[in-house]
Amino acid sequence: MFPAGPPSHSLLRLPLLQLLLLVVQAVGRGLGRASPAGGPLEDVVIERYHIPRACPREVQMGDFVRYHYNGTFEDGKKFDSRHDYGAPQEATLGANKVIEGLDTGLQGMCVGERRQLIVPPHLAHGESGARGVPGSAVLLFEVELVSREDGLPTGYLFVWHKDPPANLFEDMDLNKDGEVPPEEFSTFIKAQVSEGKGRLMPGQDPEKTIGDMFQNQDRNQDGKITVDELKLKSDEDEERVHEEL
Ligand SMILES: [Ca+2]
Ligand SMILES: [Ca+2]
Repeated sequence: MFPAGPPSHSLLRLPLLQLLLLVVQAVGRGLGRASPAGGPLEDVVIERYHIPRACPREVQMGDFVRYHYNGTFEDGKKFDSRHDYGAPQEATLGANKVIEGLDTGLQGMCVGERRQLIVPPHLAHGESGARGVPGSAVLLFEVELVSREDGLPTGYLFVWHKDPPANLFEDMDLNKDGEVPPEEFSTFIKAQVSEGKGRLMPGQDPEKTIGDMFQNQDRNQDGKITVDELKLKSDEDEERVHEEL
């Protein structure tokens, strides 16, 4: 497995004041709209319109999904619609790419399913709102799930389905000259994918992902990977643990 670029720590860099504000927003949840039970709307309310007969796997956290949506306010006024844009929205659930209400509300969906989500402000854009969304707005989404793929663990660009090849470097070094340039690396990874042995991170151009993987492995940035440079991410993580011990 190969590491991604440096991880984002944006949440960790939030100043304390902003963190406190987030906590305050979370406490002041469910403004405006009542839940079906009559209390404030705490969670996303889901109404399933159409459930396909066949549903081999439901969406879960970490999955990469494509979906169409129409977004309206409670008065029916439209604020956003993916149908208007042609291509579906893409997101990895739980990767901080969409509002929390969608991360939650898309879970359990089948491909081809249509559902309505009613999202309280604290799971959408909060008291402050966002562009085109006033503060404390309850949002309604009509969603249709177009596709679902397994995501990769955070920080990974590629994973093998089973164990990686025993002689990984030798396999990559196609002309056996002791060096792996980008062309050999790319050919090798694409072959692993096409033979069903591994898969790349979904939702990104494979050429870019393979390029990023190469950069990660070419540790001295001289345009080729040597046997000493090549390391699996799982081994790296293990070494790091040993260093810490
Ligand atoms: Ca070579
Ligand atoms: Ca190198």
